[in-house]
This record gives sequence, structure tokens and C-alpha cells, in this order.
Amino acid sequence: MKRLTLTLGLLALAAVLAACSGASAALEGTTQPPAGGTGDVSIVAKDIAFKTTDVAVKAGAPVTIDFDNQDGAPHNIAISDASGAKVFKGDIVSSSKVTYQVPALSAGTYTFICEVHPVMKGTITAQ
Ligand SMILES: [Cu+2]
Repeated sequence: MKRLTLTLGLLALAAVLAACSGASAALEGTTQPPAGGTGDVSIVAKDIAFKTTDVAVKAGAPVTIDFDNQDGAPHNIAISDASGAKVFKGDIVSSSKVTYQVPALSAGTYTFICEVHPVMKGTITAQ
């Protein structure tokens, strides 16, 4: 039983290490400029505002958003379509970077906000 516990502990450790290396790979991706038309974008939040407020993504394909919250205040990104229906809600984070996996958007204009501070707004155009 003790041996089993140790084995499970090692497996858990391995899983954590694997998760960490995956996270650092994602962070390295944020240093690259957004690739035009491929759908991957970076959005920075600082001083209770989005530093990027106009984002263009490719319609019909999942979008990866690298979100860099440089504030100690909690922020996230929630995306609504033109009718106001929420199509994506990202986890709320403070002083950290996360990568959001947004499901494919059909062509159109979307609004994104921080749900904690709804005055933080931007526009996403899927085309
Ligand atoms: Cu916020």
C-alpha cells in the first residue's frame, strides 16, 4: 500500500511537471507577434484597461488568445456576439498570463469585456 502511494505520488509529480513544461511553451508563444490571419492573438490588460481593443481573427476556426493580465486586479475576457449572447468566458486571473482556447466564431463582430470591470471593452472581428 505504501509503495502504491509512492507510485501515485510520482505519477502526480510527473503530471505536474508535464503541465508546467506545457505552460512555459505557451508563454514562449506570447512573445511572438500575432500571426496575421491565423487567428492567434495577444491581449494585454493593464491599469484596468485592455491595451488591445481591436482584434481581428479568422472566422470558422478555433482561436487561441494569449491573455496577459499585468494588473494585480483580477481580469478576464468574456466574448459576446452582436445579439449580446455570451460565446466565451475566460477564467479570471491576477498578475498572470493565461491562454484561452476560444471555440470557432462565425464571421461577424463581437464584443469582449472583463466581467469584473465591464468598463474594460474591446471588439473582435471574425472574418
Ligand atoms: Cu477586470
